[in-house]
Amino acid sequence: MNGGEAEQVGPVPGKEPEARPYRHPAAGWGAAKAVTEIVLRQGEVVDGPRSLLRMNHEDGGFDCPGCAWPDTQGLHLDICENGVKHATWEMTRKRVGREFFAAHSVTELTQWSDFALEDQGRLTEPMVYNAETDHYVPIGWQEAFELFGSTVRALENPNQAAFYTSGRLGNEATFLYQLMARELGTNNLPDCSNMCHEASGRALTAALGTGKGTADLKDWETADALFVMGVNAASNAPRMLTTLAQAYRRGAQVVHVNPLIEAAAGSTIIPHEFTQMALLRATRTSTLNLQVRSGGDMALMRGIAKATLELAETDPGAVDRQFLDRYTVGFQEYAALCASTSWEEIELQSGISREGVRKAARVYRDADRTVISWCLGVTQHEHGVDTIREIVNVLLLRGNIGREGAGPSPVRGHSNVQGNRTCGIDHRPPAGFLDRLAAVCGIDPPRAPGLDTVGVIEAMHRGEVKVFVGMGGNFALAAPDTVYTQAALRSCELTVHVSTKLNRSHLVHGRKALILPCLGRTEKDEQAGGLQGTSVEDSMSMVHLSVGMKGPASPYLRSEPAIIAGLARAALPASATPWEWYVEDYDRIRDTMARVLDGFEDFNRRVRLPMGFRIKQPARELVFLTPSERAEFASAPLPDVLPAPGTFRLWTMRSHDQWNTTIYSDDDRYRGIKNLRTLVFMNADDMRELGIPEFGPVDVTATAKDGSTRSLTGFLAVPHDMPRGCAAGYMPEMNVLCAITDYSAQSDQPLMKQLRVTITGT
Ligand SMILES: Nc1nc2c(c(=O)[nH]1)N[C@H]1C(S)=C(S)[C@@H](COP(=O)(O)OP(=O)(O)OC[C@H]3O[C@@H](n4cnc5c(=O)[nH]c(N)nc54)[C@H](O)[C@@H]3O)O[C@H]1N2
Ligand SMILES: Nc1nc2c(c(=O)[nH]1)N[C@H]1C(S)=C(S)[C@@H](COP(=O)(O)OP(=O)(O)OC[C@H]3O[C@@H](n4cnc5c(=O)[nH]c(N)nc54)[C@H](O)[C@@H]3O)O[C@H]1N2
Ligand SMILES: [Mo]
Repeated sequence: MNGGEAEQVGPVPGKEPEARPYRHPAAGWGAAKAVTEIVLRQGEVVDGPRSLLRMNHEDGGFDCPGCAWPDTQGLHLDICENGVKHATWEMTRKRVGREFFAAHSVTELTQWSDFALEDQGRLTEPMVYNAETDHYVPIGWQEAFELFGSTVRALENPNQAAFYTSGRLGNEATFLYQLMARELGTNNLPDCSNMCHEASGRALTAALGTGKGTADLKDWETADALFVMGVNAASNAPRMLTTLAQAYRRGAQVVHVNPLIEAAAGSTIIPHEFTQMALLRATRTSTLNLQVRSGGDMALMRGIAKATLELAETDPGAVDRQFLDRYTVGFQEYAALCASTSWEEIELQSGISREGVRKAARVYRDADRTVISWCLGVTQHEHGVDTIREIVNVLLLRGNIGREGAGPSPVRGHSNVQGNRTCGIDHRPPAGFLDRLAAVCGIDPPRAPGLDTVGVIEAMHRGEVKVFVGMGGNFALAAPDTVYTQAALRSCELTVHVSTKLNRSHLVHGRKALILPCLGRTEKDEQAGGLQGTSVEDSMSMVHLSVGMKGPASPYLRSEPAIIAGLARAALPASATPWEWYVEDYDRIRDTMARVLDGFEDFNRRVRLPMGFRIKQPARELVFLTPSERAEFASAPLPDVLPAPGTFRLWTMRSHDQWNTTIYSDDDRYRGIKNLRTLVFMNADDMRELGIPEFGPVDVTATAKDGSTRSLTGFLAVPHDMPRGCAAGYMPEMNVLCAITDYSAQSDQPLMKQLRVTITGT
C-alpha cells in the first residue's frame, strides 16, 4: 500500500466480516498458504525464502525474531507460519526514506492506520522532528546523539530519564543499555516484561529462588503430562505444536486450560513431516480441555491439589513425602488450606465441575513427570502471582521439580525478553548484581529502585520523567490506557525511538523527537572487528548466537550496540567506559558480561557451541535461593473472580495475524474470523439474554478500580464457545479500556486480562 490510503483496522468497508468455527488442524497447508501469501506480498520472492532456511540453525544463521520457543537440535526446518511472517516483515524491500517524511506531516500521519504506518517498510536514516514544519527531517547520527546528550545533561537529575526495552534486544545491546542508564544514575528501566511475565518472575523467585522456569525442551519431550494454561500456542508459540503432537504420540497426557478451546487444543499437521503434509494427516495435541472461567486457574489448581491430597489418604504414592520433607516448607499449612477449601467454592471459582477437576488430578497423579506451562492468560490478572505460586504448590506435591520431564515452564513472549532481564533490564535490580557491576565496570550504580512501565507513564504525566527512550517496541500502543499514555508521551521534552519500522510511537512524540533506525536481526552487522553476532536467551534459558545473513536495509543503519554507545558517549562525555571499543568487537562486551552475570562464565566460547549453552539454574539442581533455603509453599486465599451481576470479565488478546502492535491482516484464522478486529467475543446465551444478535454493534464500558470509566463504541459482538460472564477482544484496539490505575498489587502488571465491563447493544 502507498501514500495516504490508510487501510482500516476493524470493519473494512466493502468487506463483510465472517465468523465460522475453524474445523481444521492447526499448521499444515493453511499455514503454508498463508506463508506464501506473506512472502509474496513483501516482495521477497528471491532473498526471503533463502534467508528463512538459515533461521534457527544450530550451526549459525539468525534466531527467529518471533517468539521465545526454543530451537530443536538437528531440525533444519522448524520454522512456523508466524515466525516467517515476522521475519519477512523485517526483510521487506519497501523503504520509508526522507522523501516520505517530506511528503507527509506528522499530523497527517496520525490519521493513518497502524497497519499503513508499518507497511511503508524499513526506516533508512535518523530523523528529527521539526516543530515548525511538523515534519520529520533527516539528521546526522552524531547530531542526533548530541541532541540526546545535551538534553540528558541538562536534566536536574537522572531519574528524569527512562529507558524502555522491548524484548527483541540482543543480550550485548541489553548489557550496554542498562550500563548506560546506571552510569547516568537511574534504574528507570521499564520493559515489556512488566506487561507479560512480571508475575511469573515474582512468584517463582518467592517459591523457588529463581525468576525463571526450570523446565527445558528436553523436559517437555520426556514429560508424562503437560499442562498448557492460558496460552494460544497455535498462534503465539506455534513451534510448541510439534512438541505437543509428539507428546500425544508417545502417550503423554496434554491438558489445556483456557476459557477458549484454542486451535492448539485440537490437532496439528506437523509442518516438517512432509508425508503428513501431503496426506493431510493430523496428530492430536490434546487429551483434556478444561474451559475455566476467566481468572479461575488458581481455584482449579487448588482443586487439583485438594483431590491429590484426598487420593493420598489411601494411595501413598499420590504425594512425594520424601521430597516434601527434604526440600519444602509450608506443606502442613497448605494441606490444611486445601482441606478447608470447599468443593463448592472450587467449582464456583474455577468454573469446572468437581468431576472435571478430579479428572485433571487423576492425570496428574498418574504421571511420573509433569510440566506445567502458562502464559498471559495466567499472568495478566490481579492474582497472577498467587496463581503461579499455586501452580508451583501443585508441582511440589509430587516432587515435580529438579528432575527430567518435570517443572514449571512459563512460555515467554518476545524472542529475548528473558535475556533482557538476565542481562540487567530490571527496575528492581538485586544488590549482588549491582555490586558486581560496580566492581567490574567501575561505575557507582544507583541503589534505589527505578520505575516500571506503569510507573513511568504516571511519572511522565506528572512531568517528573522528561526524556523517554524506546529501545524497540511501540510503547504508545502496547501500554495500557492509550489516551493517558499518549498524553504522557506528548508531555516529554524528548522522545527517542530506536526502531526498524515506522509506528504510532514515533507520531506520539515529545517536544523534541528522534527516530533512530537500526539493523534487524536478519541483517549482517559489520563492525571494525568484522561480522558480529549477538546472543539471545530463549524461554528455557538456552543462550545462543544469532548472526544476520542479509545486507542491511540501508547503508545508514546502525546496530543497536552502536546506537547505545553513541547515545552513552554523548550523555556521558567523560565516561571511563570504553563504549567505542566495545562496539568494535562484541566479544569484548561478552567478556565483561561474563564477569558480571551469574552463569555466563566462559561466555565467548560457550555461546559458539552448536546449540549454545543453558544458564545454570540452582532450583533445577534442588538448590533453592529462598529465605528458608527450601522450596516454599504459598497459602493464599482464593480470590473471588465472579463478575458482578450485569458485568463481564473481559480479556484482551492477539489474533492469529498480528505480532503485538503489528497487525498483518484483519483475519483470525483459527478462531474463524475474517475481516474484523473491532469485535467482542461473547457466550451465545449471554448475547441472547442481552438481545444482541450475531455481529450486532455494542458499546463496551470498563469500570476501573478507582471508579472511572472508559468506553469503546460500535464493536461487533461475535458468539464464541466460552464460559458465561466472559468476554474477549483484541489488543491493542482495546487498550483504551485498561485504566492506568488498574494494575496488580502483586506484580504491578496492568490487568489486561481482567477488565470489568458492561456490554450493551446499540
Ligand atoms: N504470532 C505471534 N506470536 C507471539 C506474539 C504475537 O503477538 N503474535 N506475542 C508474543 C508475546 S510478547 C507474548 S507475551 C506471547 C503471548 O502469548 P499468549 O499468552 O498466548 O497471548 P494472548 O493472545 O494474550 O492469549 C492469551 C490466552 O489466554 C487465554 N486466557 C484469557 N484469560 C484466561 C484465564 O483467565 N485463564 C486461562 N487459563 N486462560 C486465559 C486466552 O483465551 C488466550 O488463549 O506471545 C508471543 N508470541
Ligand atoms: N491490552 C493488552 N495490551 C498488551 C498486551 C495484552 O495482552 N493486552 N500484551 C503486552 C505484552 S505481553 C507485550 S510484550 C507488549 C508489547 O510491546 P512492545 O514490545 O512495545 O511492542 P511491539 O508491538 O512488539 O513492537 C513493535 C515495534 O518494534 C520495532 N522493532 C521490530 N524489530 C525491531 C528490532 O530488531 N530492533 C528494534 N530496535 N526495534 C524493532 C518496530 O519498529 C515495531 O514497530 O504489549 C503489551 N500490551
Ligand atoms: Mo509479551
